[in-house]
This record gives sequence, C-alpha cells and structure tokens, in this order.
Amino acid sequence: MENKIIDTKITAEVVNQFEFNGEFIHIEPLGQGHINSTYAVYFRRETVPPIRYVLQRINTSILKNPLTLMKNIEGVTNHLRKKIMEAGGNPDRETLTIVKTKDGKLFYEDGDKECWRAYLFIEDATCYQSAEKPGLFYNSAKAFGRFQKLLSDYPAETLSETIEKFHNTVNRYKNFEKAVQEDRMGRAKDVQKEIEFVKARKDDCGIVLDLIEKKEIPLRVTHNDTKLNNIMMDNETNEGICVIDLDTVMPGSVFYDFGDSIRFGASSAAEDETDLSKVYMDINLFKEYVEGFLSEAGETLTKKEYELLAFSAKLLTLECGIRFLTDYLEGDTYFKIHREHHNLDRARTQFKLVANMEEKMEMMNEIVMSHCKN
Ligand code: ADP
Ligand code: GN1
Ligand code: MG
Repeated sequence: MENKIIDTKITAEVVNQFEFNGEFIHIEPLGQGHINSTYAVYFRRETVPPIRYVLQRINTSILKNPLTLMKNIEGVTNHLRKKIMEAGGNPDRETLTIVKTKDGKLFYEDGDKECWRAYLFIEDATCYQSAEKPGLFYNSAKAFGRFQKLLSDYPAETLSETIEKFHNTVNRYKNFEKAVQEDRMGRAKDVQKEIEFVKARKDDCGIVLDLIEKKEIPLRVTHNDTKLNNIMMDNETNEGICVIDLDTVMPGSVFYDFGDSIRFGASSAAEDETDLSKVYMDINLFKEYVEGFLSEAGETLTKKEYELLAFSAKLLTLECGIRFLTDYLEGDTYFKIHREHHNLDRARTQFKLVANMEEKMEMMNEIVMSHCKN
C-alpha cells in the first residue's frame, strides 16, 4: 500500500523535477540497501535506446540534514571526477554523478518534506551480495583501497558528520545497554545469550576510539560503509568500477573501511542467514581482501594500523551485531526489515562471525603483518 502511494507520487511529481533525459516510461525498486528507498527510473529517447537513472528517497530520519549530506557527496564526487579524468578514466562510470533538479538543486524536497536525489545509473556493471566469483573480493578490495587513496588529499575539515558518532563503538555499546534496560518490546528475555555475548566484549569497544583520541592512529577520509553491495563491479572485467552509497563518507579510520568489508564479504553466508552452522569467516576471502586492499592503500598505513587491521574486522562485526540487536530491542526502527525477527537473525550471524574470528585471530594477524614493510 505504502509503495503504491509512493509510486503515484514519484510518477506524477518527483520524476518531473530532475534533469532526466527523455520521456518517462516506468519505475522499479532497485537493490538491497537497508537505509534509503532506491528505484531505477526508465526514460525513452527518440533515436537512441532507453536510458535509466537511479532515484532515491533519502532516509531523513537517519540522514537528518540532506543539504549538508548532498554537499558532502558533491564535493567528494567532484574530487574523484578530477582524479579519474587525470588518469584517463570515465568519470560518469567510475564515480557517482549527481543528476540535479531542473532548478539546479542537489535534491528535491516534496510537499510531504520527503527528500529525493538522483544519480546516473552505472551500466554494464553488477552489484553483488556475496563474493560469488573468484577474484571478485580481491577486486572490490582494490577499489575500496583506491577510493581511500584518491581521497587522501581531500580537505577533511570541509566534510560534515552526516551521522553523528557513526562508528563510535563505545556509544553504540551505551545505546545497546539503554535498549536492554528499557526493553521497549519485551524482547530482552528471549535474547539473553546474545546480550551476554556483547557484554563479555565491552572492553573491545573502546580500543580504536582510545587510539584515535590519543592521536596514535590518524583520521582519514573514509567511506565507512564498505559492504560488497556498495560497489559496482564491471560485467566484463569484474573490476570494482564504482564505489557507491556515499552517505557516510566522513573523517574516520582505515579500520572502519577494512573491517566492515571483511564483516560482510568474507562471511561464508548471507548477513541474515538463519542456519548458523553455515556462518563462518572464510580465511581465504580474508587473505584475498588483505592483498587487494593493501596493494592500493598499504603504503599509506602506519605500523600501528597494520597491527590492528585484523582486530578491526572483529570490532566492526561486533559493532554491527550490537547495532542489529539494539534495533531489535528497540522495535526495528533503524534498519529496513523484511520479516519478523530479521534484525535478530542479522545480529546472530554477526556474533557467530565474531566468535569465529576470535578463533582465527592469530592467523589473520599473520596474514596482515606479512605485508607490513615498516
Ligand atoms: P542504501 O543506503 O539504502 O544502502 P544505496 O545507495 O547503497 O542505498 O543503493 C541501494 C542499491 O541500489 C545498491 O546496493 C545498488 O544495488 C543500487 N544502486 C545505487 N546506486 C546505483 C547506481 N548509481 N547505479 C546502479 N545501481 C545503483
Ligand atoms: C547499512 O546502507 P547500507 O544498507 O549499505 C548501514 C551500515 C551497516 C549495514 C549493515 C547508513 O548499510 O552501517 O553496516 O547496513 N548504513 C547506515 O548491513 O547505517
Ligand atoms: Mg548501500
């Protein structure tokens, strides 16, 4: 029902606001993001084939200031465009390109205060939910490593914090404790095992933050949401052609980008797998990612960063599990869910991965440190 209403508004009003090329044909939902509502919109043109664009309703209950958000994305994509052009690449394909509104704005706010934005569609490329082909994960790692490298000279002070305390795991832990205490949905009694799992790892939550505060590790411009499904892979070469979902590009740590990629892409199963016997961290995928990521970003990292890279995979997985569990306890208000207990299922896979990484940590460290030259 909600979709029907949204679709009518989109077709009658929203699509007409943007600098789209051609006559509107139709619209369909796109992708498996947990935050925004994403659509592919198709347009007919006279002599050439139809063209499609990406249209997104920005989730403004999470991304509270769409103007500063879109200014961040404009700044970052302009910077990337310049570098891609200098290297002889195609910026319309290798970075997101904002399609502005007809009156030159970065997004459109409709009468219900809902905010919409549009991008060029990255064609001849695929968004994968798992590292299903050999070499794919290595290529995604290279692309995320390159992304970080290309932004290493971006003026970080011009970026606004789009989501406050996004990877502040200490704060995530505090929110979790509050959710347990309030137990708004009466769900805590059924998830005692998961709650205890988190509590036993409280001390892990502060390790990276503490080092950032003491300036022992540098702040960098990072993506902060480096899931495999936030990158488009070229259909012919399988190269990571374009990093997408730039909502969380902010000053952060290399650990956030590296750790989150491992959390999602090195898992043997989907993020919401219910058969936990299928869930573990695939050490070969871990190795692949380390090699790809460090081949691009490796020389910029400090020794301390190398030393904690493997741990960051566990930390980011724990953090994400805490966020899923917190959302479950609070009544599923943050992440989109598609079935009952979806967030609990997601939390459980994350905790299974954490436990598995703890068993493999020594091996993970050895793999990373074998690349450290300083
Ligand atoms: P969310 O923040 O909800 O995750 P994303 O920006 O990641 O939203 O978009 C959701 C999905 O839409 C992506 O995972 C991808 O499948 C698809 N998508 C987003 N932008 C593009 C694009 N420019 N070209 C092609 N597909 C895209
Ligand atoms: C969300 O937007 P999406 O689906 O790419 C979330 C990430 C989580 C991820 C878990 C802005 O990512 O932080 O790690 O879900 N993004 C935001 O799958 O909260
Ligand atoms: Mg996404």
